[in-house]
Amino acid sequence: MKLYLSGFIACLALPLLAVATPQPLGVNPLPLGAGVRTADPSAHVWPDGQLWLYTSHDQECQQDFHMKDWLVFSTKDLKSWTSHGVALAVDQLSWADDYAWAPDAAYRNGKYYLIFPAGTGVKNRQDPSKSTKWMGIGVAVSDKPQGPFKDAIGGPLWRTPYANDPALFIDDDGTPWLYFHGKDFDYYVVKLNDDLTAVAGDFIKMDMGGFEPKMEGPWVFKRNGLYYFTMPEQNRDLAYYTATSPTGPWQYRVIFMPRDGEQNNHHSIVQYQGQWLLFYHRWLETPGCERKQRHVAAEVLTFATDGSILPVQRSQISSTSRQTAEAKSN
Ligand code: FUB
Repeated sequence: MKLYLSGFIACLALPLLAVATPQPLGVNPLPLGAGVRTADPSAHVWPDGQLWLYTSHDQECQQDFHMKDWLVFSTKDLKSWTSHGVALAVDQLSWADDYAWAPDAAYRNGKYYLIFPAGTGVKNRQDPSKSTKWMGIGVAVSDKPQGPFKDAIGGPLWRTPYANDPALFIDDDGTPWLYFHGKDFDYYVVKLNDDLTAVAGDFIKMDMGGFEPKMEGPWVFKRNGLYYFTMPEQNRDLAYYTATSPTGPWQYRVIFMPRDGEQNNHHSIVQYQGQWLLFYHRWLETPGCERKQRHVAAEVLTFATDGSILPVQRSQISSTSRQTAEAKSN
């Protein structure tokens, strides 16, 4: 009886242990190349079985966010990464020349899509009334996951509201839902058409249960029939809501990765090789630069048996990857 009981207790504990013991993910930040400054990772698993990572590309010693192109990387084992270089650059666009910010990507009907924010103008941080900065969301298409991508529209999906940080979630029924950060339009979602080149409906204001903190970079995924709306609350603390539909109503849950200093964070979440993974960026001291610079990192994401996301700790920065991160960019 004693043996039976302890076996029974062990069985109950096993699922908990299984979710609470993440496998190590190699090194952090990710070995994406010496001196390559990456941020805003968007991770996806495509039909070739590889994990593909689309990132922003910070300039060396970047003070503000004047970025000019997006980078693409792939891996088969989460340890060694292949750099495929530039996926798209703002100088390929007729409607934007700056602010190559957080991208997302999609695979649909045999084509690969890069959904990207870009813009023009200047932000006046001292006197915002003098700012001319504008941003919109574009769509580029390619036959291959690494690109080259080509602007599929020749303009943004819309001009008003000002918008960036797109997150495209394609539901199991094939509906493409676009979430984004918008001026006076946070916590909205809009459906796209079949080839992802136009909106196909009204902007839907989502019910967030009465809690709508300042945010950027949303990311939506589905697990066991439950929808997760995740985002950097106050642009810094990764938090999440859950719902039983992609448009809400959403219930606020908790911060699962608190800030690490007063800098932004931006993330994506994907399931790969049996694990759920959180990709995000970290700000690291960089010799020769006045302020810390961004580098993409990843952690294993675990869930409690009730579907709650368990708190994520940032793993140690390895000395090898610190050297790589500290190298000057070419
Ligand atoms: O990388 C530029 C901007 O910083 C992103 O679009 C935001 O999410 C923040 O990470």
